[in-house]
Amino acid sequence: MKKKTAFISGIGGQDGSYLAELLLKKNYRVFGILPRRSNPEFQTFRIDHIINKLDIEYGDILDKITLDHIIKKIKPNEIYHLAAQSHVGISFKSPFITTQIDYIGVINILDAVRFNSPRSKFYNASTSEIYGNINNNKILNEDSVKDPVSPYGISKLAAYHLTRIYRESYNLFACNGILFNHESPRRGLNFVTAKVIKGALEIKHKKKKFLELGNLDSMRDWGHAIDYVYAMWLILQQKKPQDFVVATGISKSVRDLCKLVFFKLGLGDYKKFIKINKRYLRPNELYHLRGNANKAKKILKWKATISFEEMIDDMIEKLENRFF
Ligand code: GDR
Repeated sequence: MKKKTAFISGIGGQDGSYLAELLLKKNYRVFGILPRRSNPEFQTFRIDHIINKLDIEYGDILDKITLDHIIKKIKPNEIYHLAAQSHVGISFKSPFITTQIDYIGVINILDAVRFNSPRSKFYNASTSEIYGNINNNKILNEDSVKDPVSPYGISKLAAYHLTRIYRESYNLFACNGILFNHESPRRGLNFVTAKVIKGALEIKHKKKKFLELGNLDSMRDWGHAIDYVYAMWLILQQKKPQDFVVATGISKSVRDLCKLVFFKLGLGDYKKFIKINKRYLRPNELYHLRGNANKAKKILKWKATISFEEMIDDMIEKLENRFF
């Protein structure tokens, strides 16, 4: 039987690397692009162990010509668009490039699909950042009001609607996965879970005395990336293209995260080690995120299998092995 083919933009990232592993296990032929930026080694450390099994080309989501060419050549069964400028704080400092990558990039790839491979199933990495503070701590589902509070969130909301519009206008199998925060040992070190864990490990190993953070009171619904990439795959296995929230339904504060990590490392009270640095406060903040994944439970038969605490344990163990 002919192998199914998949194309992943952002294959060098946390989600791209886990998704590539999952698809290889499912016997797909997996294609991906990596942008030719300054340090190519840095971009492949998450996929070095499987690199020989992947078909990787240099390509950039902003380079429409290359995208058209690759999609036309491969005509993949499934396309997972994960490439993004994914840091919310950085999007305030660099709104232009964030909009280029996170919105114009989606126009580029959707158009490449529409004109070169309209039968490919398309997954767009949408996010809980498309909501905002308007829902007053409600548990958020697919229909909740979307009112983003960051340049990242507005670009992602535009991309979410564009995916829907292409689905409705051109009959594409195009879906949004509205994923809430998801973490793992492969998380970039400037996101708060990895930053807190690496910082606490540095304190434990006497490399540093303090850890500087921003807002400790925001609440997030944190799951494990391994569970979430499985949801991405399920979304493209359905008969009908549609959008899904993917979340655990449990939220914790950044403060809870710090308490747990410092406790687990035997350091005692986290307050002795944390300093608030204004640098890490965002000009606007999304205070509370908690998702309702009932639709995914019902239709995809998906649910999170790794708890918050298990995820933290996994991150502590692997980050400690990697850095100390
Ligand atoms: P988020 O993730 O913005 O929710 O977006 P992040 O881990 O960056 O922040 C979570 C919360 O922690 C607060 N915070 C800090 N954050 C960072 N990065 N660094 C700090 O020092 C710090 N101190 C406090 C933040 O203010 C925030 O409230 C993530 C990304 O993966 C997005 O790409 C994705 O779309 C969403 O999750 C779902």
